[in-house]
Amino acid sequence: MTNADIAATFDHVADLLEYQGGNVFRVRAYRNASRAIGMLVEPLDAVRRDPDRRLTDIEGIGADLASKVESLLDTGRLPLLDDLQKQVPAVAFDLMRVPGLGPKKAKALFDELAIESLDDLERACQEGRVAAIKGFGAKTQAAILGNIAFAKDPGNTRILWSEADAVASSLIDWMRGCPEARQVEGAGSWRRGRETVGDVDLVIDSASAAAVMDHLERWPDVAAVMQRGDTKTSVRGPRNLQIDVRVVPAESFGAALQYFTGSKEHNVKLRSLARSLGLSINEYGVHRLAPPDAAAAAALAGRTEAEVYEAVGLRWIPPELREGGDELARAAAGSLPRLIELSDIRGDLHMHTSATDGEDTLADMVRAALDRGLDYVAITDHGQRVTMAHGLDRTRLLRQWDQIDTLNAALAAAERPGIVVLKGIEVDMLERGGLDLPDEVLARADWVVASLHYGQNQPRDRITARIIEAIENPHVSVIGHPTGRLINRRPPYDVDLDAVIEAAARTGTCLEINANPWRLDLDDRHAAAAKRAGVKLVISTDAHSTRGLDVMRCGILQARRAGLEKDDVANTRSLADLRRLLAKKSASAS
Ligand code: DGT
Ligand code: CA
Ligand code: CA
Ligand code: ZN
Repeated sequence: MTNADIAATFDHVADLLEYQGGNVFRVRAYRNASRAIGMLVEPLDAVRRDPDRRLTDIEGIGADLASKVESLLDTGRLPLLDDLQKQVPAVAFDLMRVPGLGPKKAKALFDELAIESLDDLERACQEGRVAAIKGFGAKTQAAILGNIAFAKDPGNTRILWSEADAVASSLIDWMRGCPEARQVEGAGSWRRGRETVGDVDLVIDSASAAAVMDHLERWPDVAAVMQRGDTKTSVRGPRNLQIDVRVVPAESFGAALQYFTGSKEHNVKLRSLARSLGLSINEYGVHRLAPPDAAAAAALAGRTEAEVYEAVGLRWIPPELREGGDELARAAAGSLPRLIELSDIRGDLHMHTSATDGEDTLADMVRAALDRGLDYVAITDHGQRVTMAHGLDRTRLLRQWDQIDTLNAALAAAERPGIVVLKGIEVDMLERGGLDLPDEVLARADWVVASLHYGQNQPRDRITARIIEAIENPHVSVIGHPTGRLINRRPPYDVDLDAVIEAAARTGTCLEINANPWRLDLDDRHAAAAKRAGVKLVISTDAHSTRGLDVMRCGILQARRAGLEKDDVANTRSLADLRRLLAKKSASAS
């Protein structure tokens, strides 16, 4: 089990204990342990095996939890969780997937109304029975009703790309250690960099499929072998994730990789293009549809993906673009975009420190950014409206900026090429309009992120007006996570993004692609629309710890799926060029 699995297991235990009305301290202990483990850099197993350390050295892990961690590491099971799962009705798990329904409310619904399904819940809301429960009311009922469709959508139960990536990457490493495997590549939605992944697909080039399948079954993370065949085996791995492995000969490897990368829509279009050329294309290779003789029946292509595309007159298409849009036409015309890459990124313009809800100090964040080769960062702690995060008021913000001055002076004096720290802030767009810090303060910032964290249930015209007002503020550099959605957890707020994009283009304000794997907004479709309108995107980690800086690659994938090139993204520029871009906005606004 990975750290993420164990963290998720403890969180699950906390939910179930809370559902049962368990002791609040016990619930909190599991939540804290889950959080601590989720933040841990090394695998728990490594900590356990280190003779100089103990699991109980980890904050929040006492003797009891340490023994539970060991049980999970050794057996992948936790008897306590098995017991709790038997005691809690199955419908509770569905109810808790409705955004806004925690364990306590879910239990009240089950106890008071004998709700047995999400359909039941929907009817109960429509009939006003939910509002009548103590502690609910009409407003809560309306919010629940609005979120049932979200919980019912099977698309919202898929696992995040970053979680699938942890599993896929470790399995690919393992399979590359198989002596009989000549080439091992991941395919499917994982390779296309989708926000979420249904199952993981691997394509392996080998002459001895049985040996490869044996090696797969020996992978320590296999929870169950679901189906073993001569060329395809499916196993269940960590996080209950299904993994499909196909073994093919070298002459079909490129064709199989192409086929199993998909998407289905892309493949359908590619097949029809091939047919129009008198060719057939499938997972074995490219062939003539009506070969005049045996020699002509041989495969025209199949060893590599590039030769498969070439056989139908196309350039190789990056997997992130294979969604069945206009990519085939662009590949034929030679006008595919040169997609942005992680190495193009020069700076990170959204991150938090321990001054608000971040875990690490200003100095630690800057050091970590320097280690990652960045040329500049903006420190953007929360403004004062975000009281939960101990947001900065004017005095504390100015004090932080003094620290940044001192830090920059020290960095400039150091010999090796350094990093520049920008004085930033993440201001909140207030419910009634306006921002939570005065313009006179914002005017002194190098970089201002404006985000909407409160009043997310306001009607579309209110939300849109709040965001456009922020965009029109000459000091605002970028709108942070412009839709507020949390994948699988919370739908976006109701906002007219076309109007937002139009205002951003008009004022020279950037829009963010938040690289946090739960957020990833703007998404591919809207980021592409922003690009078409001439808006510059900013890809930011919104890191709340030094480790959080590593999610940049998730933002890059989203940007690539949007077809963005280096020039479309402001933080690929040198600091001097970025400053010129910012100056343009202030000049046009004044
Ligand atoms: P997922 O797993 O739901 O996140 O999405 P994918 O795209 O990984 O889908 P999956 O695992 O069902 O299949 C992997 C790829 O295999 C898919 O993208 C295209 C190809 N494929 C699977 N079934 C079909 C099919 O019936 N027709 C065609 N043309 N391609 C298919
Ligand atoms: Ca898949
Ligand atoms: Ca699959
Ligand atoms: Zn933030």
